[in-house]
Amino acid sequence: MNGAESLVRSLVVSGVDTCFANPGTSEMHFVAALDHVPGIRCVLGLQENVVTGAADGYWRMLHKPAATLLHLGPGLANGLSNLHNARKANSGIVNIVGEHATYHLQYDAPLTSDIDGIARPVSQWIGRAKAAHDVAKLGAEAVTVARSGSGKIATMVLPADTAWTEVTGPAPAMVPPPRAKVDDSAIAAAAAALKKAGTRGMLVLGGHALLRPCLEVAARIAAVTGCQLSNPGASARMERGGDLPRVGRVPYILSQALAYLKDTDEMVLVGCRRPVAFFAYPGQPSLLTPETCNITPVADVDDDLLDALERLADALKAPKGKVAGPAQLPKPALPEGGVSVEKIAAAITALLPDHAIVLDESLTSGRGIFAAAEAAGPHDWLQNMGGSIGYSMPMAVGCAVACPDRKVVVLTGDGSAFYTLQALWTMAREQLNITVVVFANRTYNILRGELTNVGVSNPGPRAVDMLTLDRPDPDWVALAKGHGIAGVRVTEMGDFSRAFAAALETRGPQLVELVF
Ligand SMILES: Cc1ncc(C[n+]2csc(CCOP(=O)(O)OP(=O)(O)O)c2C)c(N)n1
Repeated sequence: MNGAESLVRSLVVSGVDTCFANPGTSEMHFVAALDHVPGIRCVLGLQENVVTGAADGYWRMLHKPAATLLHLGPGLANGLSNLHNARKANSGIVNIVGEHATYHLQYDAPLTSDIDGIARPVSQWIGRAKAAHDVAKLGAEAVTVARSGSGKIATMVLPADTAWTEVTGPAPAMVPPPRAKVDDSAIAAAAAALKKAGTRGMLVLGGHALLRPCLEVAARIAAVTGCQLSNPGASARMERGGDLPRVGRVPYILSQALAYLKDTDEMVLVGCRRPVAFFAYPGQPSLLTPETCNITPVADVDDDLLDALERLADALKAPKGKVAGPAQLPKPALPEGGVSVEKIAAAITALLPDHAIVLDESLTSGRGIFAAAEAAGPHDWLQNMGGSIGYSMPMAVGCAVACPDRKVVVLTGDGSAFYTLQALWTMAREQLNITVVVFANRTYNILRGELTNVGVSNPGPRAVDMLTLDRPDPDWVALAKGHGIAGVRVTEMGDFSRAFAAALETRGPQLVELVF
């Protein structure tokens, strides 16, 4: 077998069964090897940011890395924005980046570039095969790195000659190191803080602390101390609804964030850092907690968060049994008539199917959905952790590949959706079970507010022109059709609810464009 086949076999042995790919000449041996080796599903993305975003979504649902296949430095560079988001979400991904043959690099051919330099800011590990016999072992190592801690991004550079040269065989799987247990002193400090603060305490959760077994322990801690539960502003993935405790989030809007945290005397961090403002604004604070608030970091996202929470619950003498879930809120009535943020939130909440996977990139249109959706049935809520927009449709591809039996719901602003609309084609080709809602307000609405926030009053027509998506008006139904997906345009809330419900009932990809 050649180096490429030894790599594919090593990936399979290490538990990788999915590869999101956009190949070129230097990756042809890897592509050919996919046919010789059973056990890997290969999914084509038409732009690399679709590929990397899909790998992020796949990890977030399964906590198992997918591979990406990317074409040299430019292919990797196209995927950087969603790798940035994936890194901020602490996702595990194995990037396989093709490279010129080792002896060809000296000639500075057109696609020659500093791949390691491009990879560095988004990769916790970079491995470069120097010879064919390195390839299998590097592949196994890359998977192990990707699976370590909360998840890591491992980028392996594969020169073409190391892929085509004959080698002896694949490498065995390696075991990632176990997650670290936090010190007793951190647990004791957190217990004292939460006990002292009572209802003025806040337990802020990140990473896998926002998933079921941890949330059940967090509920016990909240029940015994009276503390609030929150995430620091966004969640890579949060399980919600049903019998799970209600977990708030620090709002994006600065004044709201300050108000949300103003009565917090003690903040305990498990699996996340302290909440900070998304941006600095003239004359406004970067840190969101009051100066009087004491902060106790307990566990880093890579640590064993379930163990940390269980020990914290024990230290607080929280009763062992499961805490009863919050009372079910009534589902809102389906709205009719003109579009508003409140009506959008009501319609989505009323219709969201149980066990939906929600990719929230709805920005200003969806400001009310997160809170309202507490009245929905059990679902997962995934957000952009890196602030680089264009993440939700690619992520949906990965989530739907990972969880084919669940409905994936994308809630996206039209501006965000434009960055990676090629994801629609992959949804169609793979017939993924995804409903895409595009909030077509035909502006970068959030940036209008940001203009005021940074102190620009009375923006001129050129500035306003940079924030509008009209002239021409985009046609998302036509764009969906061009990518192989049926879509419908609605302009009123009754029609929206009917179209959204019909899309949810259809297996496979559907798009609803709400123009307002
Ligand atoms: C990669 C990247 N480019 C640009 C931005 C800046 N940006 C933030 S929000 C936004 C507009 C989002 O528009 P849309 O998705 O339509 O949502 P709306 O603000 O209208 O609710 C832009 C351009 C960004 N965050 N990331």
